Amino acid sequence: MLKNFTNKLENIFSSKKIDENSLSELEETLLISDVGIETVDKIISMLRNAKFSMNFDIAEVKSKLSEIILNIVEPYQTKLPTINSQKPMAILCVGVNGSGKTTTVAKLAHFYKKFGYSGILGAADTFRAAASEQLSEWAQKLNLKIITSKQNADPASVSFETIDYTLNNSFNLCLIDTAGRLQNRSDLMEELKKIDKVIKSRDKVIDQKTIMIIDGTTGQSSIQQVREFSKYINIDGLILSKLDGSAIGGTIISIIDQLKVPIMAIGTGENENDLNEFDAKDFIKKILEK
Ligand SMILES: Nc1nc2c(ncn2[C@@H]2O[C@H](COP(=O)(O)OP(=O)(O)OP(=O)(O)O)[C@@H](O)[C@H]2O)c(=O)[nH]1
Ligand SMILES: [Mg+2]
Repeated sequence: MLKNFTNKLENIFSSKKIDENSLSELEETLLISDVGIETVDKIISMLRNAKFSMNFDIAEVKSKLSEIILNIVEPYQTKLPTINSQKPMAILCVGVNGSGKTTTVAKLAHFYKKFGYSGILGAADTFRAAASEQLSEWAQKLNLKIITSKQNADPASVSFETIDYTLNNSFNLCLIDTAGRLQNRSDLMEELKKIDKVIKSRDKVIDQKTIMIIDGTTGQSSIQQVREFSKYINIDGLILSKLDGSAIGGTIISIIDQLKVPIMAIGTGENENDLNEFDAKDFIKKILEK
């Protein structure tokens, strides 16, 4: 994450000056690391106002920067939803096309299984036949029950059926996968609202959480995605996927700063184990350490 950031920091502050030159270089480095302009401005102005010792070194710059970013990010670090053993939970996973929803549904089922909770999958992406097949493959791999339907079936009915199955068979949890949708397609967003409404209609018997899956490599456009989705449904938290490999990751800082929305976990690969609850301190350590 934020690749080479530490190297750049060391170059920028090698002259041991916090002046307009070094701050503007830092500004540029943060921008190319996908931290949005408003958040960069905030970080730079806090650093400008920070008190440094006479002969400060790079460790001091890092420590101030870490404190500034931690103050922005840490309040929004949130755990994945806790399951109440008396009442099952339905987790609805939403997001734009290809953001990592189906993979994250599988990762979440695996995560809860490790804690002894039995879950089922609901294939409410009825748009493409391949979507249901992809989730069925995961169900087979992870040995999970899955509720599927015919292609083009109403995703709200699949969600309803998944919840019924969960309740009637005493499962702790169901994870509902939905079709990818662009936030500017109001017909698809209305469909999502309907799915959400159907699930909410069962709120006396099942807890409901909605998680939006964001592709952590998409940068600033993800902020707009979350804003638009939030106009239609309540988002309880985000999972940022694909924060492995060359992902830049600075988006997390701006998403939190701009949207004040909880980050629950990050996805770091294509396998079921590649999901970690978001840890702000660990995230910042990774940014600031080589
Ligand atoms: N490297 C990496 N790849 C991921 C991660 N999460 C998902 N992917 C890959 O990204 C691609 C898209 O993931 P899907 O889970 O199918 O995404 P989706 O949101 O369900 O896609 P649609 O249903 O088409 O909207 C797949 O090739 C996944 O293996 C991750 O955390 N890291
Ligand atoms: Mg999918």
